[in-house]
Amino acid sequence: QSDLKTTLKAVIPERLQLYSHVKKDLSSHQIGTQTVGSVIGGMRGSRALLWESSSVDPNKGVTFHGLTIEECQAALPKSKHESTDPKSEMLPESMFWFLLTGKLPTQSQINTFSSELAHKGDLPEYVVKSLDNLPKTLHPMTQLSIGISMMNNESVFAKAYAKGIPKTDAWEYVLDDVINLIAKLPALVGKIYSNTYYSGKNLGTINMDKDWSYNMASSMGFTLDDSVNIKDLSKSQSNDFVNLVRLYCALHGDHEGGNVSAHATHLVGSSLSDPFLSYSAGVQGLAGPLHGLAAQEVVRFILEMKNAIGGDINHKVKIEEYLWSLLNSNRVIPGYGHGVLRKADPRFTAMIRFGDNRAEEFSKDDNLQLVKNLSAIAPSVLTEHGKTKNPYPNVDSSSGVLFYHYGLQETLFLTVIFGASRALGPLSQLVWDRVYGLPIERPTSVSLKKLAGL
Ligand code: FAM
Repeated sequence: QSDLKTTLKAVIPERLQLYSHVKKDLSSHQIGTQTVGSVIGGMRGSRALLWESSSVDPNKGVTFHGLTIEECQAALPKSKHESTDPKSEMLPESMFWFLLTGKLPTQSQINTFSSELAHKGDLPEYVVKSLDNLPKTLHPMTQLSIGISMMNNESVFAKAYAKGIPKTDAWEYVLDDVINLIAKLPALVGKIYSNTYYSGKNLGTINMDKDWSYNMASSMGFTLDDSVNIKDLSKSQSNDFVNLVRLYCALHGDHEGGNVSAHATHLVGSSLSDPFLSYSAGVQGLAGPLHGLAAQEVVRFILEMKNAIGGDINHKVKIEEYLWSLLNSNRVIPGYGHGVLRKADPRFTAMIRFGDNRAEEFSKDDNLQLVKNLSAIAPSVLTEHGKTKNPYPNVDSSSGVLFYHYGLQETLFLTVIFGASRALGPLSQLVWDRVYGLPIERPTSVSLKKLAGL
């Protein structure tokens, strides 16, 4: 008598044969409004989601309400402390305002909004205690999703819904939750960083007069005035780090609706789960290595490659050989490829520009140089390999080494910053989902046999 696994194993070959036939021979067949290829191919090419704030053109990359990255950098409000912070990047809270409303905020609106976020930025005591009790070995992304989902205890939407609210009012409660959730991210990120790597030591404070990114950097111990400066940064390096957080988080906040973190948030929210539960689902999707976890994978890969090629970062042949060794062992090249893009990601380019604008700081940074060299070499290797539809660098290719440069060298942690950033777009869409009163998502499924016409 065979056990469960043996029984399953016995039926797999026949099913796989049918799957290959359907994929190879029937992909272009229509089933309802979809092709068979789309049903079994991760819904590629299927325009099935309503998303207001950004869109992604395969060749041009992301635009936010029609504005390119450069246009956003020029138009969105920056730090209010211009005199002490002359190189300020656009603020993520400016991006959030723009994503949510479609209107460019004024400096004064953003000054007030930054202050509102800081004033709402403290973590509930039970969240702090619970995080303190988690094993130190728990992946930081797991801690992030736990922290966010626990705060559903604070949800004004869930409480109001339980009492009974008209559907047309739901968006206002959801907006309150969304603002509270985003406000608490800097302290949450800092807490997870400290618990995982600094034995829970208080690394910094939330400053009421500062913006969201400054407070995230501060709570992680990277600023001079409001934290313990565990990284021993100079004043200009500390300013750079804050600006890196600003730029990174503003740029990574939204990438239309079909990516896993955005889609998961939207899907879970469609059941009227509150924003905390909805976004914790998004964070769990972001924690996959084919999505946000690539941020950590890229840095590890760059460090390993540098080691394997004996530090010869300009040696084209050695780099090519290393890439082929990965591909031949059936591994992916992290930071390359994309589900939608067919050119280098403009967010990759913007992050590279961040380093180039600080040439003195980065002139001796081998990791960034290797990332740049790789972006000139990997596309031809991947093209020759012949599988990926997009052989160019994606969003995760360059950002990790920039953070690494300033001392954020705990690679497992990088996706947490991505997780804080990605709250902006999906949560602004969640507000609109409730404004429109969108229904629960409920597509229908179909069996392989049915697809095969059996
Ligand atoms: N290295 C090697 N092979 C790759 C590859 C890469 N970087 N990118 C794609 N391929 C392969 C892919 O595995 C697939 O092989 P099989 O047919 O054997 O399954 C084939 O090329 C076709 O894939 P595709 O249609 O070009 O890409 P997908 O839309 O299926 O997947 C990615 C897109 C991003 C998941 C994929 O390119 C990948 O795995 N990249 C490496 C991981 C990565 O950098 N992820 C971060 C993505 C980032 F944008 C984000 O979301 N944060």
